[in-house]
Amino acid sequence: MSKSYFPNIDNIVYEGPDSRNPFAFKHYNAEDQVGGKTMAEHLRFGAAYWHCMRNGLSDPFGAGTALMPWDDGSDPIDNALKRVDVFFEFLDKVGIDFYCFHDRDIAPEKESLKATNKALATVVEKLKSKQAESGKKLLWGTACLFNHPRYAQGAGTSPFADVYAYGAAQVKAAMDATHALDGLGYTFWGGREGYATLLNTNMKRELDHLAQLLHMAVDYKKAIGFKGQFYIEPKPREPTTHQYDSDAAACLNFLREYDLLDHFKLNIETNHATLAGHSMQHELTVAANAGALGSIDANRGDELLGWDTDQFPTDIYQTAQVMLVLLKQGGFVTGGLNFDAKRRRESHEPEDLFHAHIGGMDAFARGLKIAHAIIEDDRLDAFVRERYSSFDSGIGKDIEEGKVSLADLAAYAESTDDPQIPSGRQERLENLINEYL
Ligand code: XLS
Ligand code: NI
Ligand code: NI
Repeated sequence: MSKSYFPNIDNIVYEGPDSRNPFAFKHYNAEDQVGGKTMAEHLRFGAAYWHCMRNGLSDPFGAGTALMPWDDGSDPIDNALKRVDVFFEFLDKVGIDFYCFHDRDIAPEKESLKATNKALATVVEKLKSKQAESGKKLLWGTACLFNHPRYAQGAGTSPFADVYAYGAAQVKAAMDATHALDGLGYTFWGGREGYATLLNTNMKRELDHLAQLLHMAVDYKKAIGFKGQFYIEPKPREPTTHQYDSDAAACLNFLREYDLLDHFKLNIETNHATLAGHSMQHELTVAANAGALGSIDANRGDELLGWDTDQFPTDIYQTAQVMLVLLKQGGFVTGGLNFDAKRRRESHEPEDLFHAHIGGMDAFARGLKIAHAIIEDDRLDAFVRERYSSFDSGIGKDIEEGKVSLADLAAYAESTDDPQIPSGRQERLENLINEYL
């Protein structure tokens, strides 16, 4: 038996809603069937390497508080390898099958790019053997193009060609790492791809450059035979004043404008949706309508704080809404529910990692059951179908089929009475949802 980093914590198991054990699932039972699939198959939970292993829980006013006894000041590569053991023990005990990382989460940046890439490859080898041993899978990998000062003015949108090239080199190495680990996807989050002021910015050139980088990535993907799904992750602000990938609609427009839509889906994050002034349901629906809902970064914000608080999802109303959209589009293909979430700064002990993930998994298990029941019941969908039924026949059908002109509709409207419309019944439908909570 190898050394345990969470010696006081056993495997988390399902004990049911009556359990009072904080280290047990009350609702998430991986093998439970919901509509012909197990909960594990539906939910495809992922853990974020950066939040679990690298987030010291600092905030703009204070230092990190997280106790991470495995970060023992040993050689950075030895320490990075040790963290892999810690992380996989965590995944194993909490029962999460997938994970995500940035290149710089898993391995340190060294004195040269070459040395950095070598360090990355060393840790990737270790991850590979851990995956083989445990059956855990990489949901997606990504390159961190936002933390280092060289990217302060952008990476793919940097005004400086050498920075752009450096970023491209990082994308290439991170794609290689993801490919080596049979990653199911690769995410682009444009951390610094935006601007602080238009006074110094050529927006058109920046966007052209960003699109070129993504096209190069598409070409490289083909060249190495990487079959994973590419994702773009929208986020409106923070860190820059304006982020180019500000919401799902902006991302889709960018992808369309630059002829990239066939190669990307979206990775939608709850807290980013709310920062964009949208609900998560809105963002997911926009993505799903475009056939581009790929994966989810599951977390939540705080209505009293205007930044990306990345809290663990515990709001059952919200998880039910997420699962409604997801189930209606047939569930995930390559994606999953990646907990891009961190503990509060006050929750600094290793066991808090477990409480946080247990809560998120239980909240989504309930959301899944609620959404499934609402869909089975069909009253909500029946109402919506009925609401649009005037487009199923007669003049409405002619409109949808493009058979009428403005003049035809003018003649039609003149020949009919002033239309009377039925109630939208919002309150009744809200009551219906609450029947399931
Ligand atoms: C930051 C983003 C980031 C991406 C991956 O707000 O959510 O964590 O998910 O780069
Ligand atoms: Ni995210
Ligand atoms: Ni985020």
